[in-house]
Amino acid sequence: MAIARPIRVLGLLAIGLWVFFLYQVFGPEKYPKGPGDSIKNMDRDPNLDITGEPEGLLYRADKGYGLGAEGTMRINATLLSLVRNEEVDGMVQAMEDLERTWNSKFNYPWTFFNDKPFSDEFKRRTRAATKAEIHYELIPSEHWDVPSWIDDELFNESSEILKENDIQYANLKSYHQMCRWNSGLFYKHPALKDTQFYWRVEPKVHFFCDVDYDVFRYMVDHNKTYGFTINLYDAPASIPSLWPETTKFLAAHPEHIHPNNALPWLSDSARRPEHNMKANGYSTCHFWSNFEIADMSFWRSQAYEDYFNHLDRAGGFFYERWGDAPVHSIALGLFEDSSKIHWFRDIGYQHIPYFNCPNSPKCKGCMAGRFTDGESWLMKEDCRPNWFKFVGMD
Ligand SMILES: Nc1nc2c(ncn2[C@@H]2O[C@H](COP(=O)(O)OP(=O)(O)OP(=O)(O)O)[C@@H](O)[C@H]2O)c(=O)[nH]1
Ligand SMILES: [Mg+2]
Repeated sequence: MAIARPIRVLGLLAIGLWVFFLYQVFGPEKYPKGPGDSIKNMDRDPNLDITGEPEGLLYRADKGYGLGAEGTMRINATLLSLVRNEEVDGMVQAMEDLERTWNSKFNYPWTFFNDKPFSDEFKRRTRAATKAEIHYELIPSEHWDVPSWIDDELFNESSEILKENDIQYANLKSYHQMCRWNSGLFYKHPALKDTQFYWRVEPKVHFFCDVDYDVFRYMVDHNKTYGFTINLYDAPASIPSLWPETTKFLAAHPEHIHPNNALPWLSDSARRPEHNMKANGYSTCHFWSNFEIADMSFWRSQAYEDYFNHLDRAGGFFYERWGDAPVHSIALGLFEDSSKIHWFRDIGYQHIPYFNCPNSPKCKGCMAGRFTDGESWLMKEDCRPNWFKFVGMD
């Protein structure tokens, strides 16, 4: 008996729907869309996975973290910020975020640095944002001033070229001074003489997650030198001679290279070949240093001292726009044991336009796994996949 046409169509539709259903259930696994989806070597953004606290010994705020002399558990560490008086609004906002999520429990001191004296307003408003100790420090002019060997005319000419290449802040001399100070001078300030660890905080950054352990003690107990949250590509036009200068330095000082270095991360040319080419052999991958939790012993080591002096003499802090981020990152990647570099995946963080936002009930105000809230092309600036591939996620 022939089956009526509408029944046949319905039957086919039902079979089609059933196949579609089976494909959805048993087909290739699907994950929520995250930054990693479009990136080779990182099938899935790890920030989409549930994140807890790091494993191992953690110190809680239950005892020894009171104010002043009660803080017997605190180690010699400080929250550290280079900031201008006029940035006080953004600074107070960043402080409030970090105090709420972490420091109100541990009461580590804040140390503010400025090339000009801090205003009364800056002091009054920042004091009101924390119950911990605060130090206000002036940067000595010999640390801030443009070095004698930098030629002003050449600086002006170079900054025009950088500007043509869309390098932000290229003709702002103070930006170059800031990058140089953050690269190789901050830890030489007399106020930090007895301080070993710091957590760098910039105005306007955000912190999203409650962190309930002493991160500085974590660094010590787990033998870490450097902690980061975000790992990016840099603009090659800001650093064309940084890698060539680095290789020159290495030829003269091969003894500084650590056997367990992160050179494959620094020199990768597979993922963004153009970047590597324009930066003359450097992938441009770097830890985004507006967030850093680090041990200054590394910056104070002979290897880093020699490296910084070499770069400083080469002039690229002014004639190009070498940032402290690539400079710190190259040094860490070459001279440090890469297992001593830690991804603080549990610290929710934002400096416009990038995030580190873990999937955790301890976090509020950011979207887990979201790398940027800016234009979608910014996604390709993410260099975490290479760090995870070549070094790991610890
Ligand atoms: N005291 C002082 N601080 C500065 C100066 N220039 C920059 N800074 C600080 O150095 C840090 C980095 O400067 P930013 O202007 O944030 O540079 P950036 O992060 O590359 O740029 P943005 O994307 O605009 O935030 C911030 O903490 C600033 O407050 C300066 O001339 N004097
Ligand atoms: Mg900034």
